Amino acid sequence: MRITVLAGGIGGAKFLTGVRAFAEQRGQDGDPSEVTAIVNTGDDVTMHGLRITPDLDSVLYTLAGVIDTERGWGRAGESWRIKQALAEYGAEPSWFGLGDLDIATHLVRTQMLDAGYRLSDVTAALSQRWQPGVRLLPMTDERCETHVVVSGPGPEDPRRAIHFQEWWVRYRAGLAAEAFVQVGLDQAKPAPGVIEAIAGADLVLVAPSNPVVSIGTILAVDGIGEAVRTTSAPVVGLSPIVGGAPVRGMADRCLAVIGVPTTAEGVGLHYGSRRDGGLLDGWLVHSGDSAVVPGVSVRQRPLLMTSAEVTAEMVADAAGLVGIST
Ligand code: GDP
Ligand code: FO1
Ligand code: CA
Ligand code: CA
Repeated sequence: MRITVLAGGIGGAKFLTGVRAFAEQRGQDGDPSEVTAIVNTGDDVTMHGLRITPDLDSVLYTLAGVIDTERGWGRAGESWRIKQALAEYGAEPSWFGLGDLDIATHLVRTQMLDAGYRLSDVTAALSQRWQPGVRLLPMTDERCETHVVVSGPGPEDPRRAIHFQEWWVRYRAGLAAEAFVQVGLDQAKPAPGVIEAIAGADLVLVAPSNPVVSIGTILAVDGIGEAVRTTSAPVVGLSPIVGGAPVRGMADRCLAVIGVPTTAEGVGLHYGSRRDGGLLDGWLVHSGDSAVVPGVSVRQRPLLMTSAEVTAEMVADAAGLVGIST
């Protein structure tokens, strides 16, 4: 079975540990299964001359077992000597933390990109080192960076677009935001293999990732939304909203910007049914969360990803929801 997953950072990464476990189990049961993840690159940014791809790195580090699970980004056992040395130079941005171990990854990536390799080539090279057990594809090789139209914090601060990382990390999503804009979206094409992975899948899964700045950004790339809407594979999503709130992070702030209620039903309706030109055939919501989404099979089940094994069960239920027996 070929499984293709649309994924952001933390939620996507934890989910992929479960998809990988599910695929391994199916392999043992005689159905060799292959997992491809299409990962959001809208959070990507250049800081201190280094090219940084937060969601790809969260996925890579998580699948390799080296993520700092408490922080949710960067490597476990990290040290911060370079960050300190940069601060002593007064080098900005001082609000974005690059750990010493993490910087090695950014140096390799930046050097490869400067030499003319594509981000998808870089991702393959980093995967050689980390062996994630899942084929990782950036959504695009082009730069397509999310910016946020904001005003404030002071009355004299003008309305302007700032990089998503500045809004998210520096202002903790606390600056009044009007809209998200993907700078470079016009020029962005799906990375090699992305459309084929969606069109040729037996099952497409939408991870419980941020619906706006992770999943929304992937779907905005020319041809990707259309590929998901038209694939012959069933498409099943899992709600990142549990009990009316994100399990972690500030996705509620992002949903508010696009006028979507922070509920499992709100996100399900936002994604919509494939029958009506939307995204989903199935929608898993957390036990106790109700959702009515016309044209979509909805099922309640526990959605807290506490381990790869527990998450693999969610994947089995997602497959079962659209008639794939496991
Ligand atoms: P980011 O790029 O690091 O923000 O990560 P993603 O976009 O992939 O996922 C963020 C979303 O993951 C948040 O909105 C969380 O609600 C969701 N999330 C994190 N852990 C869990 C979990 O255990 N269960 C569910 N259902 N969602 C989760
Ligand atoms: N998140 C923070 O809250 N503070 C940071 O200083 C920070 C640095 C950072 C460096 C590399 C990286 O891959 C991720 C990093 N993150 C940091 C996480 C990241 O900014 C966001 O959580 C995501 O882009 C949202 O998915
Ligand atoms: Ca992200
Ligand atoms: Ca079995």
